[in-house]
Amino acid sequence: MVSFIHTADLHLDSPFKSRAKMPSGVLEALMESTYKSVGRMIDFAVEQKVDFIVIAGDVFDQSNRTLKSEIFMRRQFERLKDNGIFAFVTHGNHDPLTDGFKTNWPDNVTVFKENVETNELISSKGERVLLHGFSYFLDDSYENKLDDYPVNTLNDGIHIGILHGTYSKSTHKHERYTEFNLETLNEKLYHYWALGHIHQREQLSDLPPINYPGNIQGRHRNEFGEKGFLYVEGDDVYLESRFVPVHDVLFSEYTLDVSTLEKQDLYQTIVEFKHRLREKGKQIIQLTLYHDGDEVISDSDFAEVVELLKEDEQDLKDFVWIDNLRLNFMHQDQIALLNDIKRSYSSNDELFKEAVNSMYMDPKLNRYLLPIQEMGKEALLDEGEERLKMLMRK
Ligand SMILES: [Mn+2]
Repeated sequence: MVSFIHTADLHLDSPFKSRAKMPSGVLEALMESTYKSVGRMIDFAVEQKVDFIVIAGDVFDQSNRTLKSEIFMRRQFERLKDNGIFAFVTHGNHDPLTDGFKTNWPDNVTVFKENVETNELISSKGERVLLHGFSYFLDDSYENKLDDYPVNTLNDGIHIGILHGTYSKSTHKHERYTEFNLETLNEKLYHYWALGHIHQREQLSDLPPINYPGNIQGRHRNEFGEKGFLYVEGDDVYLESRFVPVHDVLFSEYTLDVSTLEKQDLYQTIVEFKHRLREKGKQIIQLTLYHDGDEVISDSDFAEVVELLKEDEQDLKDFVWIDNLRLNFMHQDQIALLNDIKRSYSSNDELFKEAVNSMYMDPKLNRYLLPIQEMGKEALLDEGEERLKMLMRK
């Protein structure tokens, strides 16, 4: 048996994006959140006595890298060293080798260089583990290095591929970051693929496991849901991976049906709703209210509700900060139609791709869009839904 942690995209010191001005308590919690998440991951590694951890790129955020994040990371690596745990690190497009990483990590840490290389370790139980990977040298890597990954022909140990890149179903070759398809990875006959770069957790294959762990802490509303790392355990027959959440601040989206728009009652309804969420710890939420009726609320009354809700969260340790509060007037037939449209786009890949392509091809539009790899399908569908709702209300 061998056990290890697979993580990626820590983006220490990444700036946090929010629509609304946050009170200092919330902002501070956010700034510390990634550190806390990483700290919890290292606690777990030590408690579980894993053999090693793999970081598949983007430990740092190139443009925002601070001394604090380097010192912090070194301390975490030292904690691993004190417990006989190794670390294997590749650099990604956000922390390429050219950026001159002068930090001296302790000697339990192996950093992959710009050419594909294999590093070995013997686990505490005596198994041989071979890790194959490379680091980005420049932030843009047009060169596909997958051909350089050796094929496991001898089956002489547990083979793990580390790759920072974008999964692609197509054979289109000119994407910005290292693209790969499953076929290429499968041909290497490895026991596990530790991927990085895409911030949404995803298992691309079960046998062998080919996993994106997602990032360890959400940074904005599009990185919602639980965040953490993968704990992997097994042998050369099967490696089982389990998600372990360690985020400190949870980004979430909610909808709430409200029966009244009378400002005092509306405020109270939202307060109670937040109260129910509070047990999940610190949260930043997008809240969409649905009102099915003829009642209206003036802009100034609504603004007052929003202001008071914000004030309530100023000094709370386990805050439920509403980053964006929307009010939608809906009728049942419209809701049914919307659900229909959304369902067909999410279940039909071709239809979805067609819609997204036309958006990204439009020069007037595409400069306002995030790079497509940073926008998950869910997030795009949600945006589309919002636009439709706006049109319906007119
Ligand atoms: Mn990346």
